Amino acid sequence: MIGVTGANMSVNVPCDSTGNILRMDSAIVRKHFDRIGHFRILVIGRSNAGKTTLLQRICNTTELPEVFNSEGKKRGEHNIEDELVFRSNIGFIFHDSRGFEAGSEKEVKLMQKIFIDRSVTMKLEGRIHAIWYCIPLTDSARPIVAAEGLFFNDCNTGNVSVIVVLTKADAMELEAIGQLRDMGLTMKEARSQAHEVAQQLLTDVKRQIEDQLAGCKHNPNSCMNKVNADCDPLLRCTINALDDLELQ
Ligand SMILES: Nc1nc2c(ncn2[C@@H]2O[C@H](COP(=O)(O)OP(=O)(O)O)[C@@H](O)[C@H]2O)c(=O)[nH]1
Ligand SMILES: [Mg+2]
Repeated sequence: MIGVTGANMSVNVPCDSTGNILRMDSAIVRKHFDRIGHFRILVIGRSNAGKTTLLQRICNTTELPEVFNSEGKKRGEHNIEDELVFRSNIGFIFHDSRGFEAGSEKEVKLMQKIFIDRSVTMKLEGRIHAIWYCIPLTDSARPIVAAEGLFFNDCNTGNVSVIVVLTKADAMELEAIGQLRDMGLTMKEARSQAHEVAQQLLTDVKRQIEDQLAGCKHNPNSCMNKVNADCDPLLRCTINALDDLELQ
């Protein structure tokens, strides 16, 4: 599944063949989250991908999360095992891969171990329910780097769905202005046409990413289309991913 966020954090809505996701309205999505209680999400991505910003937006806050380890509350640096919770929305527990750009075998093995440990030993609440893999579009010429290759080829997340979130989609606007200026347009003309060109660039880069990930061993497998500027589509998509888990 692939979604897109920009500075205004618009997120793409998934369009699957049944159309279920699109029909679920925000109130129902929220009800599902309330019912589940603690929803545990692992957010992965390189440094500066926009992970923390995405979580803040989901939890409707600008505050930093509180960090808890197995001994209770802690301060400072956190690792993937620590639980991140925002006061504004205690229904979500996040785990942050932090800078996954190293893309080392060691990091992938640690991540793999967490999935295995949690799926074998934990009750539903303790398991990772979904993974949001953030890929920033700021370097759109090379959106997929070694870390993504390693994760999508070597990390078997088992039953846990991976939702790819393309972050910083607003970078496409700047790219579009640059291209239009190169074609000889004035700044004013370039600005007025930038949005349309940016949409096309976004479609192209998204397709390129999907194609690349489709060739990986553990590829994310559905697609999302841009609709509006809130986070509910990502939550819808996540709830949809959970359905499989609950059925088990
Ligand atoms: N232009 C733009 N900047 C963003 C966006 N999301 C995050 N940022 C900025 O990118 C930087 C890194 O964001 P952060 O959420 O801390 O990334 P993290 O390291 O993955 O947690 C910060 O300066 C954010 O303000 C976005 O969608 N568009
Ligand atoms: Mg962060």
